[in-house]
Amino acid sequence: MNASSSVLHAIKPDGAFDVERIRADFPILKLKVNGKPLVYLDNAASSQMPQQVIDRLVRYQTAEHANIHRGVHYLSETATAAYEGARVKVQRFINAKEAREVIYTRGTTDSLNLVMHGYGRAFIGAGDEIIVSQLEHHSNIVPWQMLCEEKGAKLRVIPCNDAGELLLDEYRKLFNSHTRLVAVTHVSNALGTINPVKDMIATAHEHGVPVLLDGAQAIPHMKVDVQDLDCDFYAFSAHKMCGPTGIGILYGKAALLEKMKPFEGGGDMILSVTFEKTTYNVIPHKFEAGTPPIAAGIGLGETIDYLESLGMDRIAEHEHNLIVYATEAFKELKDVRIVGTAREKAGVLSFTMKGVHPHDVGTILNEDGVAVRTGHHCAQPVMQRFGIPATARASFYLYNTMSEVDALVAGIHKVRKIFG
Ligand code: 7TS
Repeated sequence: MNASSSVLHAIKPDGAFDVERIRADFPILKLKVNGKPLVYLDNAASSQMPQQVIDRLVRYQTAEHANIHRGVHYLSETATAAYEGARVKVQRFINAKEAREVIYTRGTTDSLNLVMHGYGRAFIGAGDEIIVSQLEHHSNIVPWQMLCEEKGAKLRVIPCNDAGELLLDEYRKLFNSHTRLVAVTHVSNALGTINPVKDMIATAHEHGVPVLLDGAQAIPHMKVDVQDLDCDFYAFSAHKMCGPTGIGILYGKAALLEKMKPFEGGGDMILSVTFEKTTYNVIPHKFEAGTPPIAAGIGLGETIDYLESLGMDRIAEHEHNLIVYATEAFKELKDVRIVGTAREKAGVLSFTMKGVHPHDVGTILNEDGVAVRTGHHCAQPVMQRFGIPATARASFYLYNTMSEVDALVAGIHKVRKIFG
């Protein structure tokens, strides 16, 4: 079965989403957990994989596998074509100008660290400043702190209001002649806030400062056009967009990537090596040392085919309907606080319950097969901002249904009954 055969049925004649048909593509959703149908609401941590992508991985392993970029034999050429073909799919998906602006990494964290090592260490020095926001995942804080410590640079932080929206007036005030980089998340994983990144990029560019976007929570859920945004770097992971683990992307403008130093040395990133001198390969290969996760890259290409055939706009609309429905239902619940009430919000519902620890909420929900994440979501500064140690978080994706939201709400009633 290929992606297109399923998709013919997944979109109804009026253009609407047939969520039941889409669910049929995801074998794991048929699981029972504790005797109840699985209700998977932990998509911000990692999403599930459709059969089309699983089949593609099996086809690769059974009929196409060899190392890439180095063989003249059939299998190596087949694997290379598939892997490089997937890079072109990514280019088209994010509307990058050129495929060489698309670098394979291990995931968002790896992509952000690559910018820190390749760009930050070369162009950020003592007394320089990096702007991040209060909404960042640790992956977009810690690398910059490491750089600051090494170089004597400084982090500046864009604050947010009680709804979890960044304060843009404060953002504008942070720029000065020492500002070297803005590194912000496109969508907050802990609150779901969609940041106004296009405007934020325009502001940074007025000051001649490049912008790195952490797109881990945006790219699975909405159309992203890197040329329209005019971002300088964009980082994301395949496993949050129905793809495999172990692979992600760093998009970068070619002119910046060419100026950057490679992060890791080894095979594939060189043109020539003598004991006196190594000449580096051209981009993107300069940043891709060693045998890459070939299967995962090819799987990412198939994932993009799958998402595109459904339509990113339709996916975004479906998730919007889910978050609106869930938010309305949660507003009716006594002693439940929604954390993160931005006007522009993706499908993330973080909440606390008076008198109940989020871990207990998650444990009781799990008894009925409902999977949510509890904790600080690797965004401790967000928790500090809201004066809480943790939340429970439901995060939606294309295969979730209104009746799964009902199951979540029923679970919350059960928690309340148990805790009084
Ligand atoms: N940035 C954001 C905004 C994220 O949400 C995550 C993962 C990362 C970076 C790191 O991605 P990775 O693929 O390199 O691990 N966020 C979450 C989450 O919310 N729950 O588990 C992982």
